[in-house]
Amino acid sequence: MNIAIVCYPTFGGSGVLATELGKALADKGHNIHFITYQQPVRLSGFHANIFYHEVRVPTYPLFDYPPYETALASTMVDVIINNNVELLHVHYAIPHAAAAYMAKQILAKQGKRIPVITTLHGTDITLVGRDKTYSPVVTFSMNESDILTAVSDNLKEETYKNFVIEKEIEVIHNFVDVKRFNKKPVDAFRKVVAPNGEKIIVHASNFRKVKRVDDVVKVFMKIIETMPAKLLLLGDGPERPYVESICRDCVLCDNIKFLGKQEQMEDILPIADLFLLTSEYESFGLAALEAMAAEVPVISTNAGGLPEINIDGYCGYMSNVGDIDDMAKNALAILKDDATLLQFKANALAQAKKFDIENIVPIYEALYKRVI
Ligand code: GMT
Repeated sequence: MNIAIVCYPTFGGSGVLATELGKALADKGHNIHFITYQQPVRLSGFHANIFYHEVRVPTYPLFDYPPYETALASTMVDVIINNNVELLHVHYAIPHAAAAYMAKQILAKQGKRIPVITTLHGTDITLVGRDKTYSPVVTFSMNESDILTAVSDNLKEETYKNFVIEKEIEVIHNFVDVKRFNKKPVDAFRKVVAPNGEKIIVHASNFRKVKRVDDVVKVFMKIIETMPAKLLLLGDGPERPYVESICRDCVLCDNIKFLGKQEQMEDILPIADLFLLTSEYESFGLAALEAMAAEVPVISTNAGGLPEINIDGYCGYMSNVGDIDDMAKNALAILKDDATLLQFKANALAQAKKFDIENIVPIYEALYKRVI
């Protein structure tokens, strides 16, 4: 099949998922055309079946706001016509679903039918899309998509709750390439981070408010009252300066390291003993799933779709949002002895395997065939 995929190219989960999906489909022989404003971060190296089309947004002194959506829709039309694209799959509703609708109408006038699949990822529904500045367009363009998918049952429910949706939303859970993440930890790297055998705790996110990264630091501070540990904070975003400032005020701040944006998560995660995700909301929590694939148990909140991937007392624990004491207690329950930690690690891997790329990508492929 010839498929066009539209996504955000940045470190967010929707862009990661869309890129990994495109790569997996290309491996299966499909031609994948990525349409984004920058090379997606997870798209590196040459692949004969992958084509990257950059959306250029010409500016003009009149524009305070360059019309990205218009440029995107025009690029979609151009790529679809010139590459015989059979299907347009957009990830994250805003503004991709609206641009897809526009492209579909333009192509229809030229006698070309192009089915559109919109995959909802989270904040496009729960945070940004609900805003009344956007919601009429988001609602309309979701209803005009041929197929709507959501990455969790929770996100499907949230979408029905917050928008008037006239069609069935299909749930296709996110996935992880377990083989890629399940690597042996590099001992030398572990020693650099934790020279005295301290436990290594990791958090990764885009440091937005919804992630409550300050809670990660608070939980960590409670853990090190009982056992020596190191905290690695991966990623970057608007809350990072604030989180850095509260870390500087902590007595044991030397135990916390900010590593910034990292492309090779599969090299870092395997050295971790625990992954912390303290979010106010996660439609799914792809970062937690990648940690589990690297055999890392997860301490998370029970918000949104997290209970669909984390199993309390098996591969991690879940607490109410903001319950720092409970999260610290649960972390210590996992880290207290090697036997318990090893059991949780094994369970984390077993749980991640349920969401392995090999199980989920064929579901997208079957959907594509049906729609085309
Ligand atoms: O987490 C973010 O803020 C980024 C956002 C995105 O769209 O890039 O992530 C959302 O989509 C991911 C992939 O489907 C999910 O794993 C995340 O849970 C979801 N984030 C939220 O719902 C806050």
